[in-house]
Amino acid sequence: MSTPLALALPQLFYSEGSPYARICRMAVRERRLAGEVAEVVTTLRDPKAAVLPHSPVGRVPALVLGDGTTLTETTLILGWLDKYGSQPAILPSDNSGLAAYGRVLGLLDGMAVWNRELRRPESERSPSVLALEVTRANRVADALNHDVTAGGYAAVDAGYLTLATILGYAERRHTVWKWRENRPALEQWFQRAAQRDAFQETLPPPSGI
Ligand SMILES: N[C@@H](CCC(=O)N[C@@H](CS)C(=O)NCC(=O)O)C(=O)O
Repeated sequence: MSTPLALALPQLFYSEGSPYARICRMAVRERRLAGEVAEVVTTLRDPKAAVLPHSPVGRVPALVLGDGTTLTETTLILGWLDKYGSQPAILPSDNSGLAAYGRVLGLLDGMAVWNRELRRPESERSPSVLALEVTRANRVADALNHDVTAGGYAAVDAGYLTLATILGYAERRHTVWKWRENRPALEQWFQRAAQRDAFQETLPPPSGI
């Protein structure tokens, strides 16, 4: 589209494999803002990446507003999206919702480190970094299995979308992590979350890891 209105639409830069960008893309859909935000795919770690003229950081998600301002960082973009639309806010405001979101964001950060390590040639991988992240991921997953058993991660908010993104990432881009073992409640939670349109419409391609 080339109308002035379309040009002024905020542009959400993403890469298909990025779990952080997926959280924002799902939030756009859950908040029914798909017609208000254009999604633009970009390469990463590439001097020609489409996102670089807008953000020297070069990471996704990045949200370029109509006036050229670029917002980066998943949580900040979720906060911006919450100002629009009539659906319930995605960023939690209560302590338990914030704690739940922080827990899964920490897990995702650890998984990103683990995954990056696995993308290096085998001889360059750090066994101690890998061991630390495997232990962290399993420890948090045990806590999450307990959380969902107790009714946590029920509302579709930032914690929910991040947990769905993490388990979806483990399905397709980080299959080395066998998170299901001894975590039946988490598995059931994921089966339900994966049925949402926002999840199905943002599936990442498999990475082979
Ligand atoms: N803290 C950032 C993390 C974003 C991030 O790490 N994005 C990755 C993709 S999943 C990226 O763009 N990597 C490219 C790079 O590091 O140059 C957020 O919350 O949005």
